[in-house]
Amino acid sequence: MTRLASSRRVFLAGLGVATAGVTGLAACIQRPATQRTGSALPPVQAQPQAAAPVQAAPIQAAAPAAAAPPAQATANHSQMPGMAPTAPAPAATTIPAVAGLTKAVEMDKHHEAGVKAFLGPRSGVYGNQPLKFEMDGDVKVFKVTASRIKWETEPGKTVDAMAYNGMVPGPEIRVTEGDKVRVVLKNDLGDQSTVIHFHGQRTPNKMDGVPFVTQDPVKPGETFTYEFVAKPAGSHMYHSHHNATEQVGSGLLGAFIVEPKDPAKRYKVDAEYLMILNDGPFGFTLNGKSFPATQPLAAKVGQKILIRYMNEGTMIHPMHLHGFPQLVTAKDGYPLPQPYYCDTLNVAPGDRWDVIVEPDEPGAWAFHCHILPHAESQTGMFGMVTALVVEK
Ligand SMILES: [Cu+2]
Repeated sequence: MTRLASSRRVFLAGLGVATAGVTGLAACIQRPATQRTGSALPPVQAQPQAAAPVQAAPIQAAAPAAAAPPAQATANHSQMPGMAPTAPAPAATTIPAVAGLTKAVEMDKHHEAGVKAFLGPRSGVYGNQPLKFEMDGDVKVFKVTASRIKWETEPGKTVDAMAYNGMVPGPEIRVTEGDKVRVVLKNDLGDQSTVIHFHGQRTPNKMDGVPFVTQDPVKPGETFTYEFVAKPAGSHMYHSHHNATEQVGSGLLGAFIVEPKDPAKRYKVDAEYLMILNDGPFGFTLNGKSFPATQPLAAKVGQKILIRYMNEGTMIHPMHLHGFPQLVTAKDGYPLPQPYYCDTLNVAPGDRWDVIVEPDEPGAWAFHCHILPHAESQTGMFGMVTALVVEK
C-alpha cells in the first residue's frame, strides 16, 4: 500500500479558493500523526465573507404576479379540444425581490462557511490510529483501555464520549489471518462495566464477549484478556456488547482488520480508507467526526482506492459517491463471488462492505449519506458528508 501525497489544491481550485501549496490531506487511516495542527493553507476566516450588496433592481423571476401573464393564459387546458374544464390555478406565492434575494444570500453564506471550514486548517485528535502490538512468544498482544473522554465531533461541539485508548473510533487493530491474538481490555470507565465483542471474528465461545452469556461483565477497575486465532480474513470490528446503545453510540468501537494469509488474496490498491458510520448521541458521524470536521479522501487519476465501510450505528446509511462507481468486492469480510458496481451502497447496522474506486476525473467529488436529513440542512452540509479529492 502506498501513502498518497495528497492535496487540497483540486478541491480548492474547484471552489475558487486560493491555495498555498500541497499539504498532507491525511484522511482516515492514512493520517500520520495523532495531532493535526494546521496546514500550509491560509487560515479560514472565522466569519463568512460579507455578502455582496443586494441589487435594488427587481429580479425577473421573482417579479410580482401582476407583472407576469396570468397562469391560465398559457396553461388553460380547458380551452383545448377534448379537455374538461379545470379550476383556475391558484395564485403564485410571491416574495418581494429584494427580501427574497437577501434571504437566499444569507442562507448561502452558511453553506459556504461550512465548506470553507472543511477546507481550512484542522486541529485535534482523530480516531482509527493503528494500534501497535507487542509479541509474547508467538502471540500478538494489543492493549485497549476503555475510559471517558471529551471528544470534539466538529468545531465548537465537544461531547462526553467513551473511548478506547482516548480516541473515537478506537485504534485500528490489524492482524493477519491465523495470527494468535491477545487483546487485554482494561475498564477505566469508572461507573459502568463493559466487555469487547469481536464482531465478525470466529472466536472460541468464551471469547465472544457477551455478559452473562459467555463471560462476566468487566467491572470498573478490572481487566479481561481475550485470546483467539484471527479468522476469517476481512473487514471486521470490535465494540462493547454491554449497555451497547450507549457505549457503542458513545464511542466504544473500532476496526479489526484481518489481512488474508495468502498475499495473493490481499487487496492491491494505492490507498485504503476506513469509513466507520455512527448515529448515536453525537449525531451523524464518519470516523467519529461530523462535517465539516470529517476528513477528505484523496486519490490521483488512475489510482485504485479501497474503502471499508463499517456501520456501528442504529440506522441504514446509503453512502453515495459522486463521479465514480463503487465496485463492491466483499460483504462482512467475505469476498463476493461476483463483485458489482453501484454508486449508492446501503450500509446497514453491523454491516461491513469493501468497495474499490478508480477515479478517472480530477476534482473534488462530494461523498455523503443519501438520507438527506443525515447530510444537509438549511444551514448547509453537516453530519455524514465528506469528499473524494482527485488530483491529475
Ligand atoms: Cu445516513
